[in-house]
Amino acid sequence: MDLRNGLRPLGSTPAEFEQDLLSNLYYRRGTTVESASAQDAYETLALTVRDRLAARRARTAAAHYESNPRWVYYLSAEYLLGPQLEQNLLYSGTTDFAPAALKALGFDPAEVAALDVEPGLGNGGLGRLAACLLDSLATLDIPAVGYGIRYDLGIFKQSFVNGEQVEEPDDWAFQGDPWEFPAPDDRHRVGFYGHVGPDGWVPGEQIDGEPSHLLVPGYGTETVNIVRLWRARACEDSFDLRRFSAGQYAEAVEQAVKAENISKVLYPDDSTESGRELRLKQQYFLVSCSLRDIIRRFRFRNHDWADFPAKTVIQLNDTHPTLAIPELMRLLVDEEKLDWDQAWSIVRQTFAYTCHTLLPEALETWPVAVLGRLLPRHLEIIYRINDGLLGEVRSRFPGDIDRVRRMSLIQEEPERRVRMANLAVTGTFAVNGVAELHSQLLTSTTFDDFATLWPDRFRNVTNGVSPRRFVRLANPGLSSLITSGLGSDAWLRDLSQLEGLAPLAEDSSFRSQWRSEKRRAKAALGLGDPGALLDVMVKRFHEYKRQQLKLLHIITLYQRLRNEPGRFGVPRTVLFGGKAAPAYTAAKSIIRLINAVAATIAADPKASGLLRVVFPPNYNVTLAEKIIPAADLSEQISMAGKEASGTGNMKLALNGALTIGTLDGANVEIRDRVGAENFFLFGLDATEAAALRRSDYQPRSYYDGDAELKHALDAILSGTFGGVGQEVAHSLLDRDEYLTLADYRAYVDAQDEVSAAWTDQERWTRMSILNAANSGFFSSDRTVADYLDRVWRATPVRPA
Ligand code: CR1
Repeated sequence: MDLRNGLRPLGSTPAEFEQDLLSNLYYRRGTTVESASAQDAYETLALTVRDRLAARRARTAAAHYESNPRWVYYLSAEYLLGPQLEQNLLYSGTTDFAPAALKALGFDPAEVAALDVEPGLGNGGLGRLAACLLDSLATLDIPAVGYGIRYDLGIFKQSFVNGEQVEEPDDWAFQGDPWEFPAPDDRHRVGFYGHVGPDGWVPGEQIDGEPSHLLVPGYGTETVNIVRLWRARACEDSFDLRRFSAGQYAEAVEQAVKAENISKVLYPDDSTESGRELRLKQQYFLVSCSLRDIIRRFRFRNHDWADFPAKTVIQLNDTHPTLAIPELMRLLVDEEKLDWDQAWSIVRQTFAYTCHTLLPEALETWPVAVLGRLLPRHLEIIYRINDGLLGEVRSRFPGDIDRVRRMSLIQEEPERRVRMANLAVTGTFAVNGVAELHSQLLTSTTFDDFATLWPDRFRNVTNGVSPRRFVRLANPGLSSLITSGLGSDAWLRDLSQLEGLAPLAEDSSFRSQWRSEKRRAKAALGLGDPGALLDVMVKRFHEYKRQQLKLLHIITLYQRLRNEPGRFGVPRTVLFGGKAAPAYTAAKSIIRLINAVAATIAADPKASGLLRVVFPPNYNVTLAEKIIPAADLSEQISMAGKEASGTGNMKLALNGALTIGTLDGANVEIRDRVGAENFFLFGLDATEAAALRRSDYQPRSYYDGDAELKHALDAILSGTFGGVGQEVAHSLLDRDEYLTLADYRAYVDAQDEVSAAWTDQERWTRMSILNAANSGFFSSDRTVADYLDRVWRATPVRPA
């Protein structure tokens, strides 16, 4: 018998699923029906589902081995994978079996499902995008591996104490993680510090990277890819028995603790630079382990380095994994003994870079002194790459010293630092932004000099989201309605088919079913009055995203309600969700003020039934899947020219929320597709905002010139909301870096249009359906197809 192909197929009937569940409970969990806890049942269910995907994984791996394809490797410091159970049930076709099987064994399916913990290994959009792209890569049958870090502690858990954000550690795998396959025997050794000798780098410290992987199934196909996550481990000999015997217990494990700190915690920053050496260590750790693994996989079927770029594309998700560029140079030159030019040509054909920001402060730089101490050989390599770059600049632009200074990989003032984004642009064949506007702004501002030197390197790939997770799993009711409207569920693999819903916007019975799905989702959220407009702003807290603008609008509505009820508009529930970086004081002040305003309004009987502000803590993927289906209005109100793309905007539009937004990021493309008449546009565009910023902007003039704005800010200043938030008002009046006051009037007026539109429910529903119908473009399947076409050039391989 050929054991390689002799895998016993797992059953595909409910009875076989039940049998496997029982057998796993006994043989793998080691317990019995009588003594099993809910946790035992959950872990057993996970194993039973995972086995079905693992069988597909084995077939996928065999097909990949057979065809020796071109691989897409995605390097990302963050993955926000979301809850695994519901997804894996759906993708393994066992959603309907599980509850019955659990009940047959005496368990409560809802209690068991509630034990599924989402691995929060990311901060926000960048991490969730990585997860959506992996989903689509598998769905499109592309041979791909995601590489990341298996942080012990994910993004912090947020709670509110007296309205203030409090952070607690997220020990997500405390009970173990049944979805993971650990491979402790497959470690890679990683060096740090030390010096450069005649034969290359001699590290002064070493640790191990231990991999584990999670399965990434494709939807409606056999392919199952993987995401491989690295965990830092002390090397075997790190335990100091001598010290232990002398009673120095803490010192005995010091080395081990230090080593394992590298993958201890996800840095909770979002779009802000962090200068911590440990973070640089994390980045190198990820890069070193992943490259070694990529090379090992290349060697299964290939021998010649010249073939490496044809078989490999490595996508750098932002600058966090940029050290992969000097690391691959080091491996090729120092270890494989290739000459510099050949190595550089391989590197330059292998890597591609996605930039996710427009905030100058989010462009990573590392002090030369820190990088040189931690990775002395890499610094030498970076210098040599810089020599080549600056040589090219000087020969193209003789005498243009300013240009040389701007483009250098090394910033000189006020402190010598390595510019990671410049390194990423220099060491890759493709650089992309994440929405049309963002990509334009990258070549006209952030990377203008590089775009002049290498115009062909730059391109756009607009972000997208997984319709499986953010429509089918998040919103099963609406999904069934869409399927019945379109006559098939093929839209789940080809989201452009949603266009077929457009004619149904004219069908009053379809509209009424659409409305009831919205109401059902609101009721499920526990938002009592389903007649109130649910106005949703969910995203990380950052001043550029302007939660403070939404807050000023709420205060204005509240003041109208008390003083000028005729101008109030329609009943609204405003829902906020999101976390602020723990050290970001200004963002935390905004959170506190929102909670204070919410409390003041809640305590006022005049507001009852008309205006409510809710702010459930700890916004994450799990919560997003509950909130997004219920939303009527999607707040996308960043200062134009600052939000690279946004992806929440896409999720909300796909679920039938109407957008109120600025011409920023992917909002521009959403509006183009859903139609200007189905989108509430307001405010300065990117050109106007940049011009106003450059001029002598006086926020106080807006305060002086607008009675409602003045009234709202005065209320904060005079302590109306529990005396909280004066610093927010002062910062707006004195600095207002993101032009909140300049956009206030346009925003409030646009909100009045929203209220007017809401009074005509038939019209609103029509607009809602058209938003979903015309948002098919924002599937991450389309994003991956664009990457394949513009960057990756890999082709599908289907398991037999
Ligand atoms: C951007 O702010 C974008 C996502 C995904 C974020 C957001 O506009 O949608 O990336 N950037 O591309 C980010 O998280 C650290 O940078």
